[in-house]
Amino acid sequence: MQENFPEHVAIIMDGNGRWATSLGKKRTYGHYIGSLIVNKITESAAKIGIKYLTLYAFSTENWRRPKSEVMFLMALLKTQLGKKEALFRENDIQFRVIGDFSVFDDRIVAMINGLMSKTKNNKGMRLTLALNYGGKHEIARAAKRLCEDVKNGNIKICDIDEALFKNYLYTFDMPDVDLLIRTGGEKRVSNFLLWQSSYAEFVFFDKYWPEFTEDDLVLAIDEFKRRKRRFGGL
Ligand code: V0D
Repeated sequence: MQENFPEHVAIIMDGNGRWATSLGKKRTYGHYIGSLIVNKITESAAKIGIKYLTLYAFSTENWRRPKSEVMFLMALLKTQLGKKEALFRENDIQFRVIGDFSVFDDRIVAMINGLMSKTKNNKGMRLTLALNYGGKHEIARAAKRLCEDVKNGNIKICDIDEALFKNYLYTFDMPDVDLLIRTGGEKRVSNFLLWQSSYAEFVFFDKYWPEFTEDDLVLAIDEFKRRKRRFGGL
């Protein structure tokens, strides 16, 4: 494996609604085209040799959008889950979800569990979808679960450190984020992978997610390598 190559790439796929609006189309059209880009970039990332790709698909804040848009996103999630088996098999992709997906309808929960189980022995890239995910919520949930283990006597308070705390996060078995990409012009983390991005390099794109290409992914990785080389040279 190449040195200074990002093992874990995370993406905030922002700007789908704004992209569609700028073309005089409905916001939901942007989400649909965005989902096609997800397929393309997932395949590219696997081919490029990224080991972990984590995508912010639905945040805990997204529930505040108009009901019709939320319903469209749920329908999109369902159709996407139903179409992914071949893509994951052909590219040896292991599928995971982080976030509280138990609140979605039973059919969606069953499809997520089915896909995770069917792909659990795949050895290529791990694709993690953040669904109903919030970074602060994840950390509070971890604290709660850790407290249960203290109460049960499984853990002593004096044994708590960063390495132990990590075991209670959704991402317990994943490396920290190396490269965090955000499209759509905003330069914020927006409650995504707060713990895991503490040393991540951030690369921002003004272009909207539906305009993002494999070349842009390569560009971001090149920028990551450049920054690491500069850092190593000091
Ligand atoms: C909407 C931009 C693919 C972000 C991309 C609601 C907002 C398009 C998936 C997906 C969404 C991929 C693999 C899979 C299941 C779903 C997806 C959502 C939103 C969740 F196994 N695009 N996409 N899921 N958008």
